[in-house]
Amino acid sequence: MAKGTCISKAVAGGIGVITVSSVCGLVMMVVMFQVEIARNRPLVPPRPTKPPVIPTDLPTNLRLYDYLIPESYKVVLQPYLYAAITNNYTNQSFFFKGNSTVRFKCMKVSKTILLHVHNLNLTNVEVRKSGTNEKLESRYTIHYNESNFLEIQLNGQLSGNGTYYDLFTTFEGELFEDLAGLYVSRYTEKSKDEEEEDEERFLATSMLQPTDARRVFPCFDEPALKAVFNITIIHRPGITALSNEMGASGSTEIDGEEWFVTTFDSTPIMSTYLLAFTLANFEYISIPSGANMDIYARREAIAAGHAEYAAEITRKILIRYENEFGLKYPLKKLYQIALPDFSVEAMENWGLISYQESSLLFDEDTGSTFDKEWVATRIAHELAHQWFGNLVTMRWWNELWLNEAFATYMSYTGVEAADWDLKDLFVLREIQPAFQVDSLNSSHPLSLHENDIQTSSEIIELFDDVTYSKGAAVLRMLSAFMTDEAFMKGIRIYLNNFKNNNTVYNDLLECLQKETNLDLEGFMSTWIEQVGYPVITIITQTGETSQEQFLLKPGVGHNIPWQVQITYIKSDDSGLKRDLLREKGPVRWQQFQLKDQWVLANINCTGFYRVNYDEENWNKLLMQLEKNRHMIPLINRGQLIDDAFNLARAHRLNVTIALSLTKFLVNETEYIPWESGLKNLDHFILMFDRSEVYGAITKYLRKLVTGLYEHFEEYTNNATIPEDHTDQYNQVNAISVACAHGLPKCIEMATSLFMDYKNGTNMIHPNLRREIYCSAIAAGDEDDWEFVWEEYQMTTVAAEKDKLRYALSCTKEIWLLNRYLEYTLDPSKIIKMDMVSTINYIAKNVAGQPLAWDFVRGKWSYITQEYGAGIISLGSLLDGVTKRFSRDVELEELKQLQRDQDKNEQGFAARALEQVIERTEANIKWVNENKQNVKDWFNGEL
Ligand SMILES: *[C@@H]1O[C@H](CO)[C@@H](O)[C@H](O)[C@H]1NC(C)=O
Ligand SMILES: *[C@@H]1O[C@H](CO)[C@@H](O)[C@H](O)[C@H]1NC(C)=O
Ligand SMILES: *[C@@H]1O[C@H](CO)[C@@H](O)[C@H](O)[C@H]1NC(C)=O
Ligand SMILES: *[C@@H]1O[C@H](CO)[C@@H](O)[C@H](O)[C@H]1NC(C)=O
Ligand SMILES: CC(=O)N[C@H]1CO[C@H](CO)[C@@H](O)[C@@H]1O
Ligand SMILES: [Zn+2]
Repeated sequence: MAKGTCISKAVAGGIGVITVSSVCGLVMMVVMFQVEIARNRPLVPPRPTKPPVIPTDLPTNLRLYDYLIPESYKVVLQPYLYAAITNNYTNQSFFFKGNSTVRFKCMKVSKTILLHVHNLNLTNVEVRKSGTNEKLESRYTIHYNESNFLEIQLNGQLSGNGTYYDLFTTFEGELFEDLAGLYVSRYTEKSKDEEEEDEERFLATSMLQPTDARRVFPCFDEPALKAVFNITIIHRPGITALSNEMGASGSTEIDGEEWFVTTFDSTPIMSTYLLAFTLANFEYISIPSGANMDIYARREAIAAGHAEYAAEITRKILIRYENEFGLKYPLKKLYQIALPDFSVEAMENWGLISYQESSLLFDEDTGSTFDKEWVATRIAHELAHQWFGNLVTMRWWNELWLNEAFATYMSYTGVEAADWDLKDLFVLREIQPAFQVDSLNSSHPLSLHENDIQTSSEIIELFDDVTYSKGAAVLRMLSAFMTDEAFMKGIRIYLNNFKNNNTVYNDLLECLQKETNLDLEGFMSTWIEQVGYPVITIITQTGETSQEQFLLKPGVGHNIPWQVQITYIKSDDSGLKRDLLREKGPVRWQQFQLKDQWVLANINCTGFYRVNYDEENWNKLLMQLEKNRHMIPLINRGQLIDDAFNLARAHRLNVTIALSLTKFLVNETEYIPWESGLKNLDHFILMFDRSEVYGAITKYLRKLVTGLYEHFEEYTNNATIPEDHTDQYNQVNAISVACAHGLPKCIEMATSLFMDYKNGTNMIHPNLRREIYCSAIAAGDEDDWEFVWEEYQMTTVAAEKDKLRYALSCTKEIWLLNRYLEYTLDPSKIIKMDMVSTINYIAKNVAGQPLAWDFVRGKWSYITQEYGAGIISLGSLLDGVTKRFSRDVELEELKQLQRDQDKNEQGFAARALEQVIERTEANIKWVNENKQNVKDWFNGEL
C-alpha cells in the first residue's frame, strides 16, 4: 500500500517552509532493538528475545502451522446494506452474513486446525474430508488475544500425507465505519436537480492489509499461505459488487426480498491480504484500448471527468512495466476505484486497486501540478505492486521491504511513461526522509528476522519511511553499483523464477548475483541487515577517510562498517571517480589529500550515506557555491545543505557552517537546493519561532527569498506558472516563504487574489491556491475564514478540499483555531481519514501549537478509543503536535501523559510517545547549546 495517513500529501510534495517536513515515520517506528546483528559478527550484543505470547501447545510465535496448506476457498458474503435509502420501508443495516469453505492439505498428523478469525461471530464450524460428506467431530475455541487464532480440536485426527480436508464456517460480522476489514462509509451525492436535496449514500469496501482478511471470513491469514479464491457476493439491488476478478450478476429472491448474486471467477493463487470487496453504486469509465480496465468513482466525479487523467496514464504505465519486467500483467482485469474515506493513500489489491480520491482523481480545473504528479506516482506505485507484492510476495512481513521498496523504486520508472521525469527528485522524496528516520536509535534494519515481527501492530509499524524510502534508496544504490542494465536483468530473472510464489531477500540476491561478478552479498548485507547508515568523514589535510554510524543523538552506534562506494569529484575537474571503502578507518587515501582543491563526495547522492569534511574543505565548497555554484551538481547542491544541517544537529559540525550554506540560495533558482534548504531551516523555525531569535530568522528568510520571489513574479502576478514542473514547485516555495515571512508585495498579491476569489472569480492558478488561501486566511478575518469553510463544505473535489482544509488552519485567531479543532472529531465535518492531518496542520501554526496539544491531551482517551483501531496513525498525530517541543515544561507534560496512560493501552501510540520524548530531550539540549550561536549568526546576516 502507500504509506498511509501518516505522510500527508502536501508534506510529500514538500511545499516550502510552511509545510513541515515529514518525519512521521519517525514515531511509527518500532522501538525494538537498539542494535541489529549482522551475520557472523561477534561484536554486537545479542538480540533481546521476546517472551512467548501465548501459552502451552499453541505456537509461541503467533504463526500458523506450516503443515496445513490452504489450496482454495469458496466465500459467500451477504452484506445487508443499501447504497441509498429511497423508500420508507427499507431499514438500513450495518452487518453481513457469510459462509466459507476452505480446502486445505494436511502434511502431518494433527489433532488441531489453526487459522485466523477476528471480530466475527461464528455460527457453525464443520470439518470434512474432501470429497466425502462425513463430518469429523470437532469443537472450536476463539482466542480473543492478539493471536486471533481460531483453534479447532478434532476428536479424531487429520492424517498427514497430503490428505485434503474442507473446513466450512458460517459467520456474521458488523460493518463499522472504522476503515478496516470490510467497513461501511457514507458520502453525499449532490442531486442532479438543483431543486432536490442532496442524498446520503452508503458503500461497503475493504482494507485487508496487513491482517484484516480475518475480519471478513475465517482464513489462513498469512502472506505465504496463498490460495485460489472463489468469491460470491449477495447484495441489495442498486449496488455493484466488485472483487479481484470478473463477476457476473443475477437477481434472486431471499425471504421475499429481491437480492442480487454476483459470482466472481476464481482468482489466481494469491495472498489473503490482497483480496478486495466493494459494494457501491459508483459509475465507471473504461480505459481506451485496455479491456476490463475500468476506473470507478462517485457518479459526480465520473461525470465531471475526474477519472480521465488516470484512464489516460494507467495503460501507458502498465505497458512500460510489462516491457521492463518481461512479464505480462497477470490478471484478466484491472479495476481502480476512488473511495471517499480510505485510511491509506492507496492499496494494491490484485485487480481491484483502491485509492483515496485525491490519489486517483484529478480535476483539470482545480488540480495543481503537484496533485497531478501525486496521482501519477500513486498509480505507478500500485501498478508496480501487481508484480512486486502480488505476483511475487514476501514470505513474511519482516521482509515487507521486498514489496514496498520495489514498488517505490519502480514507480520512478513507471511515471516516465506518463511523461513525468522525477528521477532527480528522488533525493527529496525518498533519500532525505529516509535519512531522518534512519538516524534514530529506534530505527530498524530493512530486513528483520521472522520472529521479530509477530503481532499486527508490529507489522503495521513496518509501513514506514525505512521500508519504503530507504529500501528504494538502497535499490537505487545497488543498481548504480552493478549497473542499471545488470540490475534489471537480474530483476527479470527474480520475477520469473518466483511468480505466484513467496520470497526472502536471499532469493533476490541470488538472481541478481547471476548478472555480475561483484560480491553482492558482501556489499548488500551491510545495508540490508544493519540498522542505520554511515557518515563518511574526509580530512583533506591528511587524506584520512573513515566511516561511522550517523545518529542524531550520538551514542551507542554500532561498530560494523558498511561497504561504501565513494564517488567523488574534485575542483580540478578531472571527472567522476569511485573507490570502495570497506573498513571503518581512518584509512589514508592519497586521492583525498588535497592542498588547494576541494573534494565533493557522493555525487548525485547515489550512495545512502552522508559526508562530512574538515572545515577547510567545507569552506572551499561554500566559496565555490557562492562564486560559481554550477561546478557542484544540482542534486549535491541540495544534499550538501541537508548533510550540513543534520551533521550540525548531531553535534558533528559547527551550526554556522550549515547556516552559511544557505547563503548561495540568494542567487539560486533551482528547486532541489531550495527545497533542501527550506526543509532544514524549518527545523530552526520550529525551534525558535516562539523565542526572540525568530525576528532575525524571519528577516533573513525574507531577504533570502526576495530574489526567488522576483524571479517568478511575472508569472505570479499574471496568475500563470512557468513551464518546467520543478520551476513550478519553486514558484510555490517562493510564495509560501515570502508570504510567511512578511514580504509585503507577496501578502498584497495573495490578499488581492483572494478577494477576487471571494467576489466570485477564482483567478488563482491551482498550483498557487494552497499557499494563497493560507496567506489570505492568515492575514484575514472571521469572514474570510467562514467563506473558506463554506467552500470546503461545498466542493466535492478531494484535492481542492485538501487545500481549503489546510488554509483553515492558517488563521491567527485563537477562537477560530479552537473551533476548528472541535470540528476534527466530528466526522460529519472532518472525515475520519483527515482527522490526524488536520490537527497536525493546526499544530504547525505557531498560534495553534499550544491549542492542538491541549486538545489532543484532553481528548486522548476518546481519540484512542474512536480512532485507535485500524491503520489510522495516532503515532503521527503525536509526532505532529509535538514537533516544536523543546522546553522542559513540554517534556514534563509528555512524561505526564505517559504516566497517565493506562497500562493496557500499549499499541503504537505508546511507542510513539517514547519517541517524541526522546526527540524533545534532544531538542532541549540542542536549543540550549546552539541558541546563542544561531542568534549571533542570523543577526550578523542582517
Ligand atoms: C474454486 O474454484 C475452482 C475452479 O475454478 C475449483 O477447482 C475449486 O475446488 C473451488 N474451491 C472451492 C473451495 O470450492
Ligand atoms: C452459503 O450461504 C449462501 C447464502 O446464504 C447459501 O446459498 C449457501 O447455501 C451457503 N453455503 C452452504 C455450503 O451452506
Ligand atoms: C501415508 O502414505 C504411505 C505411503 O503412501 C502409507 O504407507 C501410509 O500409511 C500413509 N499414512 C497415512 C496416515 O495415511
Ligand atoms: C455478535 O455477537 C455479539 C454478542 O452476542 C452481539 O452483540 C453482536 O450483535 C453479534 N454481531 C452480529 C453481527 O451478529
Ligand atoms: C414510496 C413507498 O414505498 N411508500 C410506502 C410507504 O409506506 C406506506 C405504508 O407503510 C405505503 O403505503 C407506501 O406505499
Ligand atoms: Zn505500496
